[in-house]
Amino acid sequence: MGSLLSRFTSRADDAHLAVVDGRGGHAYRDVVRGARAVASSLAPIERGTRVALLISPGAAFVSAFFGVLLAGGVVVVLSPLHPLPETAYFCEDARVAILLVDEAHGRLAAPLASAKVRIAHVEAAVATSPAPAALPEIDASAPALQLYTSGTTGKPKGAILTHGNLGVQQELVAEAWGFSDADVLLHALPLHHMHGLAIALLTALGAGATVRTTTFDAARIWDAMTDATVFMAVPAMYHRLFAAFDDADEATRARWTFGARALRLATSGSAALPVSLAERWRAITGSYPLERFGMTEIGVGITNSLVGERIPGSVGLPLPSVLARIVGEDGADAEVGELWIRGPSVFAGYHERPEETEQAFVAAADGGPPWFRTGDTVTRDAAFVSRPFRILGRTSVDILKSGGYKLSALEIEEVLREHPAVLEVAVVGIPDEAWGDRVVACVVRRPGAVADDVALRGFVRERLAPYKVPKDFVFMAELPRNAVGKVVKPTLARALREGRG
Ligand code: MLC
Ligand code: AMP
Repeated sequence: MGSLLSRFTSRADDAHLAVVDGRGGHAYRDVVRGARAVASSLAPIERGTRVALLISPGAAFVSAFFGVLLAGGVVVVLSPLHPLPETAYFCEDARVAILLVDEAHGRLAAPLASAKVRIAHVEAAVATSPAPAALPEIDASAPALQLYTSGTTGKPKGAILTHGNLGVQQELVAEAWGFSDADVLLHALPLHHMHGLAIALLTALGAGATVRTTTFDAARIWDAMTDATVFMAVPAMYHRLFAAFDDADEATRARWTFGARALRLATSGSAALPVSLAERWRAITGSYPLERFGMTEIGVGITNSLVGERIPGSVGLPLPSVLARIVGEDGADAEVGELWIRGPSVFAGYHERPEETEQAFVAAADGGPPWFRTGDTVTRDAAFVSRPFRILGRTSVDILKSGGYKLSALEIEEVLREHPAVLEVAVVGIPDEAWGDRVVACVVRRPGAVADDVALRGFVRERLAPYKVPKDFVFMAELPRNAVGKVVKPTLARALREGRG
């Protein structure tokens, strides 16, 4: 298996389009040259230096991403969706030394400049003369990417993916989904998470395909399908697409249907795809979306087949070289239990979190690479000969999925607890057609405090990304607790679902 970086740089003379963004089309040879220039502009940097990117999706992002890797650095992707305190946390936790920004994000990044963090501009970096000879050799076990993911303990942690991980993940997914340089991927996913970054962007680029980047707007996406062969989305995006479809006139629907039918592949992941949404897609396009299971820590692990039957409500079978087990509470193999994954695509560990890394892995009996505990409860469907995997939910009530984003209830609670009016708080997810989990904060105010939902929402918004802000605030006299005083979140969630909140 070759490295993703070498696959990318091998296209240094390729005139084929790598990226089509708001500025137009960019050939592989230009984005590779851009990456070499970025690497030269950064060099010399110590191996493993964390370089953060705050750059809009497009050719400059791609050049910056591969440029950092070429220079021996580790990419940390930031998002303008995060307010300053959150971005500052990512930079500090990752020990970011350089922050590469584009013109659009220069002002947003300015307050992050410090004695420890240097800000560099990608437009200037891309204009540097490339000097590839000076760049270091890259080892497959070297870290390449640090992606932040929410956990069951407060703040997000940085999952470290190596060059080897990225190379294997790219190869496995491209092979399974039949990617080639004839593909055009319609890309509207955020780049600060595994789905948009590695599963979509890097899979396509590693295969020599063209990536058309756009922000998510349902009507624009329908229109853009005409010029694409592959579309990847989270279920919330399908939900939005159908809402726009229902609002459109007959002629528009006919045009959109024609464009969507021309796609060779539409995938869904990051959260459970409701069968109703998948069937809607089939009714419009004639084919069932390809659902797959993935994680920040492993990339895509389990997928429905490109050519075979796609089984509603199932995520299919593990990719080649990915091993999957279902483990019961007693640690033995079980029909229903936690999904454990093992293989070359599994990440190296959490950045500077030895305890959490240790808890995430279980030594393998054969002395080989350890098993990664996904935290997802799964089973296999006995109604089918292949026994495809079904995801039943998370093992922890504190991990929520809203519109494909993984959220930590504890992180949101921690922020709300800082508000002077909040005595107690419990954040829970309520099943919701649009979001998957609808995030609800149950709050007990301090005696005499009057802060309402507007005040609390504003408070959270200043500290966390907008998609982490609870949709509803429910004020209560007390939270339901068990005999040892622990808030019983399932009881709370059930009461809210039944309107007894
Ligand atoms: C936006 N909002 C959300 C939200 N997205 N609220 C909860 N959950 C979300 N996911 C808020 C906005 O801040 C706004 O709030 C209001 O909802 C309406 O926003 P919008 O402008 O209509 O939403 P939009 O920006 O279009 O975003 C919707 C979306 C987005 C579906 C395009 O959520 C999205 O890009 N999701 C993808 C997440 C993702 O890539 N996850 C991959 C994780 S990796 P207000 O109050 O300002 O009005 C992974 C591995 C794997 O899971 O297997 O793939
Ligand atoms: P993240 O940490 O953001 O990478 O999210 C990974 C989590 O997303 C997994 O552990 C699952 O809980 C969830 N997930 C991803 N794909 C699916 C899917 N197809 N069905 C259900 N859950 C999914």
